[in-house]
Amino acid sequence: MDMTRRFTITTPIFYVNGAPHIGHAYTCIAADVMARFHRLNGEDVLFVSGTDEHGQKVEQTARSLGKEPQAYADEISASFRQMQKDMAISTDEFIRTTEDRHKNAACALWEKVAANGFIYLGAYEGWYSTRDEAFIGEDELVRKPDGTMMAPSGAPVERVKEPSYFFKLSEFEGRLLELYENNPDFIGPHGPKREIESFVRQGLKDLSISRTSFRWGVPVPNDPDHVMYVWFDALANYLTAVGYPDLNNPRARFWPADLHVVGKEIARFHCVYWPAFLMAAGLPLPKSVFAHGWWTVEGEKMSKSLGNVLDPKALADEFGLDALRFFLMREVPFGGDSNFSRRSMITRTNVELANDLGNLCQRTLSQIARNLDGVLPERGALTEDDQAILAMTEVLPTIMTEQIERKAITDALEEVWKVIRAANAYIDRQAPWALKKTDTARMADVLRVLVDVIRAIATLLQPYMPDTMAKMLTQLGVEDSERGFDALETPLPGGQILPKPTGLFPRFVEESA
Ligand code: ME8
Repeated sequence: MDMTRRFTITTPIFYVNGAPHIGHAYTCIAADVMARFHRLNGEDVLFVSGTDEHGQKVEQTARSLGKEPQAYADEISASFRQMQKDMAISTDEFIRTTEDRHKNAACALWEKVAANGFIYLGAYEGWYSTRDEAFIGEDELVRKPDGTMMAPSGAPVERVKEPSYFFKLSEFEGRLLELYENNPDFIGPHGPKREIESFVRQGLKDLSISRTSFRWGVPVPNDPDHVMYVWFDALANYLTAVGYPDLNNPRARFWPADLHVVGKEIARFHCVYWPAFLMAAGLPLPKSVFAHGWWTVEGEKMSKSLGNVLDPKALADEFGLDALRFFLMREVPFGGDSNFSRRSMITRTNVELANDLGNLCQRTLSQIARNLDGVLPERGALTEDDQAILAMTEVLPTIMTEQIERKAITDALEEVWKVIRAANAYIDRQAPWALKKTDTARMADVLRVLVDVIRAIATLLQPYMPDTMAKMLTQLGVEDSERGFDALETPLPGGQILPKPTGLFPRFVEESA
């Protein structure tokens, strides 16, 4: 039997109503770091993303541009795929909700939930926010200063009255609370968890899950006057990715998902509606949902009208893709809100990448090149100082694995930086450049210790900065096949000639205006 642990991770599928921006890139990069980490840890990973192409908002946006919704969706979906390529996102599957395989999965889920008695036909009368694609309860409405009503997000609402299928959400209150209670890690982090629990505790009403006032959606099985509510359709994408409803296909073993990574504004859909739909269908529930915070730009909410929407590609072109990925993962503890400031981006690039990591590597490898003809020395006798830095390095994979399990991707990075700072202090203390004149054998031992430390650092940082760390590992003489975390247990063979080192993290110099 194959005992390899499998790990299924997803991003939200993104609406196709505008070009991807830094917020979308952020979610994708965070999920990518975790997917890559689990792969390098020897697990069998399925990493899913995609585009959410139905709903009134997409239809309206397409029409306002004089386009057919499908043609418009094709165009924007392609731009999300391109963004993922530009950001080195290693998705295994990209779901588009307009694909037949997805419509089949959504219909199969609907039919199962209906067959189990959890769907009934009624009429919906109330408020709808097209911008949020959400039904808004009377008690959730917020009065604007001019007296009109809006959704809690600030989006406009309209009164709708139409026949609608309902999902018996009210029957799941107890089971959902039990789910959160018995699985404390189901929702992370704490803030969204508290909000979700109190939302459910206040009582759940049945949920309208079909619309008749527009056409751009998946037709309801056996009643094509209705299209599915876009969130019923969208959430089903996670099942499409595992080949649902064919339970015998090879992908089926990737269900249930281990982790749905989402922004905090859509935590409710993933922590309340989604598990309830799955319970109603009798399907296994995902293990966890993690809701991360929101990025603002120079202190402002990103918006087209302010013209401050950040294009991830432009930033990657300017700073380097890995510097951007590093900055986004480093700037804010994963889960919290953050602000993108150019100043901070430049400081981190220069201090943490160019100085801390870049110099450590450059100082070590240039001395091997210059003073040892580029030959990697064997491990020598270890002093206490050597043992201390090596011991810190050896526990790093275990510490990071534990952090990544907790989705603490920023803390995991901080653990690496502790070792980087300690290694810089070690090199200053040992001063191999001075040993060159007094004790070349000891100089070689010190440089070898440093190579071992940097090798572990580069191996463990691959999920965050895949391209640069691949180059660093090549400079350290690490074979392509020896880059998984388990390879760290085998020492690098001494005696090999290392490639000529080149700087990997240039300092960023702001061009003066
Ligand atoms: O909600 N900061 O799609 P969406 C951080 N289609 N993350 C941000 C962000 C920001 N400023 N802006 C967007 C939808 N995001 C639905 C999802 S899933 C079955 C259906 C990220 O295009 C964040 O992950 O509005 C957020 O949850 C997602 O983009 C919303 O993307």
